[in-house]
Amino acid sequence: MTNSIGNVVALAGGVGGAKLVHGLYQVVPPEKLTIIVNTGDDFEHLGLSISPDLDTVMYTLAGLAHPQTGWGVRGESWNMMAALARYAGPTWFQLGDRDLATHLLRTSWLREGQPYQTITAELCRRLGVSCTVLPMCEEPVRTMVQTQEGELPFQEYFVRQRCQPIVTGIRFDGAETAKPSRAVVTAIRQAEMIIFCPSNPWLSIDPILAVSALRRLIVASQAPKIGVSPIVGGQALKGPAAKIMAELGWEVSPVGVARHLRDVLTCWVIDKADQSYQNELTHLGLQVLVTNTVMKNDAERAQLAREILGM
Ligand code: FO1
Repeated sequence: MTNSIGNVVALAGGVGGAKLVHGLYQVVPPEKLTIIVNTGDDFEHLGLSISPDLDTVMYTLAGLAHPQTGWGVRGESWNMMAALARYAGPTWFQLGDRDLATHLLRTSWLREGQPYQTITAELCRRLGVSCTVLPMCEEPVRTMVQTQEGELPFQEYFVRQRCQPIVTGIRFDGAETAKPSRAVVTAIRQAEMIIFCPSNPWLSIDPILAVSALRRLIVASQAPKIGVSPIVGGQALKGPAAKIMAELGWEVSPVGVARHLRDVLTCWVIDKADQSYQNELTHLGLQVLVTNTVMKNDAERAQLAREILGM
C-alpha cells in the first residue's frame, strides 16, 4: 500500500476495467480511491433493476467475482434459472441464485426511493469493499446500439444477440439530461490522477463521457489523465471492442482508441506487443508508457497499477 499518493479516480466499465480497478485497490489506500462506473448497461429484467458493471466492479473488489466469466459470483448455483426454464420464461440473461440477492435488494431499495449512489455504497459496504464506488450519475442512462438490424437496447445486443449485428452507431439515451452527482463532481475536482481503465471505449467509457458536465470536468482537470489501451496486438482484451471499432471505421489499434479519447487524455499506456505505435502516439501529444498490460493474475493487476501511479 502506497501512502504518498494523492486522490485517484478511475473510470471503469465491466470485466476488463474491473481488473485494473482491483490492481488499484491493492496499492492505493481505500480512502484515496474512487471508482466511477458506467451505468449505460443497466436495464430492467423480470421486474428487477440490474446494474451489471457496478456489480462486476463490486464483486471483483470483494473477491467474489466469477473467475471464468468475470461477471456474476464465484461458486454460483442456477436453481432459479432452471425453474424459470421450466416455466418457459426468458433465460437468455443468466441470473445466478447468489447474484439474484443483489438485484432483489437494489430493486427494493430503489422502489423505496433511496438514491442509487447510497444503494451502491451500502451494497459495497456490506460486502466489505472499502474504497468509494459511484454510479456515473443518478438518472437512468441507457446505451442503445444502432445496428444494420435496427436499434437494440445494450443487453439485447450484447448478451441476447452475442454482439453479432453490425454496429452503425451508438447513442446514450438520457445522457443529455443526466448530471454528475455532488460526490462525482467532488471526486473529479479533488483527483490528483484520473485513470481510464481498459474497458470498451465505445460501450463503457463513452457513456460516462456522454454525461456532458462530467466530461467538461475531466477535460478541465489539471490532473494527469492516464488511459490504458484495451486493444493489444490488434485484438480486444475482452469483448467486442475491436469488432465495433472496425464496423465504425476506426483503425483497430492503440492509436485508434487514443484518437477517439484524445481530448480527455494526457498519457496512454500500451502493451509491449504494440511498441511500434509509440512514436505515432507521442506525435499525438501523449506521454506514452509501454509495459505489460495483459493482467493474468492479482500480482500483474497490482504491478500495472503501480506503474501507472508512477507516471
Ligand atoms: N453476460 C453474458 O454474456 N451473458 C449473461 O447471461 C450475463 C448475465 C449477467 C448477469 C448479471 C451481471 O451483472 C452481468 C451479466 N452479464 C452477462 C455480463 C453483462 O451483460 C456484460 O458483461 C456487461 O454489461 C458488459 O460490461
